[in-house]
Amino acid sequence: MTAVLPDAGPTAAARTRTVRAACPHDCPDTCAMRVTVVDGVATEVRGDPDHPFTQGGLCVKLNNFVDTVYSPGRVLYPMRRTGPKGSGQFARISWDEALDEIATRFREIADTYGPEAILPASYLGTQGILNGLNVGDPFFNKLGATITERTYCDSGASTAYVMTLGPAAGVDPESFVHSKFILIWACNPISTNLHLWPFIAEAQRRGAKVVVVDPLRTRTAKHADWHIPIRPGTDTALALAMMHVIIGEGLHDADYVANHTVGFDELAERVRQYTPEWAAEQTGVPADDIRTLAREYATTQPSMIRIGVAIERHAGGGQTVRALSCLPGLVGAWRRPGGGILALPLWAFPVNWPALLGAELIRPGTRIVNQFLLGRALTGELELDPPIQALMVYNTNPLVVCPEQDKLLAGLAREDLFTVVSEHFQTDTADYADIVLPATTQLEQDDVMFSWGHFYITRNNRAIEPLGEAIPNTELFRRLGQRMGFTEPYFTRTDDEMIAAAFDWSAPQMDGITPASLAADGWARLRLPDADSYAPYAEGGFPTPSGKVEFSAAAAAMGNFVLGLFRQGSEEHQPGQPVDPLPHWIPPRESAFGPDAGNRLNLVSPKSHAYLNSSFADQPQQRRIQGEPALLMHPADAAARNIADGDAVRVHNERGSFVVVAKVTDETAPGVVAAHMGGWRKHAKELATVAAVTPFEFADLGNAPTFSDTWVEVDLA
Ligand SMILES: Nc1nc2c(c(=O)[nH]1)N[C@H]1C(S)=C(S)[C@@H](COP(=O)(O)OP(=O)(O)OC[C@H]3O[C@@H](n4cnc5c(=O)[nH]c(N)nc54)[C@H](O)[C@@H]3O)O[C@H]1N2
Ligand SMILES: Nc1nc2c(c(=O)[nH]1)N[C@H]1C(S)=C(S)[C@@H](COP(=O)(O)OP(=O)(O)OC[C@H]3O[C@@H](n4cnc5c(=O)[nH]c(N)nc54)[C@H](O)[C@@H]3O)O[C@H]1N2
Ligand code: SF4
Ligand SMILES: [Mo]
Repeated sequence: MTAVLPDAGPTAAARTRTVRAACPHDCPDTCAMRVTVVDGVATEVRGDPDHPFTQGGLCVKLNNFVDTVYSPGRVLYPMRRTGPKGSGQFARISWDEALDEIATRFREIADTYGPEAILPASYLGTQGILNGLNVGDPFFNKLGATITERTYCDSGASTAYVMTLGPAAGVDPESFVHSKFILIWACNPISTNLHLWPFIAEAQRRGAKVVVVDPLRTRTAKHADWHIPIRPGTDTALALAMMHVIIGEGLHDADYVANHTVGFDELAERVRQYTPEWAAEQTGVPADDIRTLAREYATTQPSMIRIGVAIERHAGGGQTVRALSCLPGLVGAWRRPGGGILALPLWAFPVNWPALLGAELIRPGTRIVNQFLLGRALTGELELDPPIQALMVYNTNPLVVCPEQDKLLAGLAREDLFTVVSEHFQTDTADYADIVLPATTQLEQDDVMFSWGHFYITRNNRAIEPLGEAIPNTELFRRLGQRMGFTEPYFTRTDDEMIAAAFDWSAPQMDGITPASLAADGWARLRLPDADSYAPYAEGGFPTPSGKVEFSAAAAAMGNFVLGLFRQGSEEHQPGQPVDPLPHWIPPRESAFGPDAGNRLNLVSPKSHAYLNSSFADQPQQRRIQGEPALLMHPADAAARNIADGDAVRVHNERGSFVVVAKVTDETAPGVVAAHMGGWRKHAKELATVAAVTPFEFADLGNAPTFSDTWVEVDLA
């Protein structure tokens, strides 16, 4: 008998596709990715070697992205709660059952209490333009739900930057190679903006001096030529004193100042009081160091400032960024490629915000609740009328990222609160849901991305079919809108139609870039001059009301525009802009160095190297790399409390407490402790994380958070 061999079919190579994709994460790098797919299964995700910024590498969070996507922990089906709130006990239901229950409950609640009794909570689990920040806004605006204000990240810094410079694209990060003096301020790029680092390192090789201002000796600070440890929340004092020295010693660029700035005389008058000696008292940085920093920054051109998002997280964070945004104009740094200030180059992208937000659907007078107050809103402490009866969470994990964790827990535990959570994973927050909905990951969906760290627009092509019954956020809100009977085009438009609407494709910087070209090529550089010649403000021309750098700022309306993006497009109920048009000193609220400090220490809660906010903090490989949650503590502070390296310590204040192991190290300054954010509550000792002690209070601009304005006591646990 002749054996009949089964048809082997095409070879594995022939069954393999490479798909051009984009990292979805809330990270400035927005890496271009290449996904290898064999027989419909993603086998590898790599950085695109041709991409000038990604340069073939991803990062420790994404290198094993395939494992994350196929992780056994994925939520793959809609589920209904079967145990008590928080127990994490759920049973599978169908999409029809889930949507019916949500639509029925939303209708009942709207009929009984009014639609404002429903509150969405979302942030940037993905920052895709389709599936990210604004994906649910038209739905909730149409529903008439309470508007959620999402000011976790850069609302204060952006407001201050825009008040000073307008929504200016700013510097091209690739032009850092031309910088001669790079001042990295409250930023840890080797962990948080990895792909910028090669450009900084290249500048350093070419002779640039790299200075880091950070209370911690971070991975980045260790690579700097000069690390300036500063007390948290005192940065405005340092920046104002730098201006005092620069103007006092005549080191400013008088010609640039005369032609391209407004308010110099007022600024000069203002900063006269902010002497280096005074600033040394506030910051802990010696006065002579402040003088040296100011002189070197002013005279080593082109000089660059890179601010991290962390810069805004204290009572006067807005003023810090106002002061820092003034500095490049003062010293004429904008004249050359490699000079200026890098905050978010986001403004270079012609995003068609109105098409995303659906702000015209907002009923006038709809109330706004900031997410830092989520716990208070849910417990009733905020005394909302009507009270919140339903919460819908997507793209965020508030139990880990939001302040006042204890209050939030109490609110989420309310039996009468109807909570829906759309997720990839069974997060701490999802444990408190009544209904959990499965969301696709970036490999299973289409999207298009701007960037807040470079000038490339990136397309994410779907690489694999959705796992289980997961759906993209776009589809979730189409389904929900249709169930609620909403007929606006927002609730029927396809993902391709959304991509077509996402940008002003006719903008000059989009010349030749089309949805089709992006799908084919994966990414494109905005049509701006290349980094070697990019100095767009060499002759002024800032997009401010005066067209100049506004030392004295008149641009209140600009601030409203920025905040509107973080609140579903609503520009109502704007807080009054500060009456003082000049940058000024606002001391931190909770200073461990002030007269009321007692035995307290100042806590900062920066980003974890191996997690992306709280994403990946359940993945075994990332947890191994990150290690156990710890409190970094200076040897002197540890000794004063009889704490040894490795001891369990309780970190507490009037808001709450959490327990971690002490890591005694001189990587932090005396008086300052650090607990990295992101680790999950359910993995923590005593079921609490650093979010238990952080405050809900806003900074001075943009309703920014004040995570770095937190004092704590630390004791042996
Ligand atoms: N690995 C990793 N990368 C990330 C993220 C992540 O979670 N993990 N998150 C992404 C997101 S959402 C963001 S917003 C960015 C954030 O990017 P960064 O702003 O760079 O990140 P942070 O770690 O929050 O803060 C940077 C540094 O600021 C310091 N700092 C804190 N308070 C103060 C202060 O008052 N003054 C000064 N001078 N320094 C201070 C901290 O010690 C820290 O080293 O990172 C993005 N990239
Ligand atoms: N103490 C302290 N707190 C902080 C900060 C700090 O530095 N210190 N940083 C703040 C900052 S800058 C930020 S940006 C915020 C970040 O806060 P968040 O944006 O809430 O970030 P993550 O914790 O990563 O949570 C995102 C969640 O969305 C889910 N997700 C991802 N993609 C999708 C999707 O496509 N669909 C759905 N439905 N879900 C998805 C992820 O699985 C994850 O659980 O945290 C803020 N909180
Ligand atoms: S998290 Fe940031 S650095 Fe890592 S792959 Fe994504 S975009 Fe790149
Ligand atoms: Mo952020």
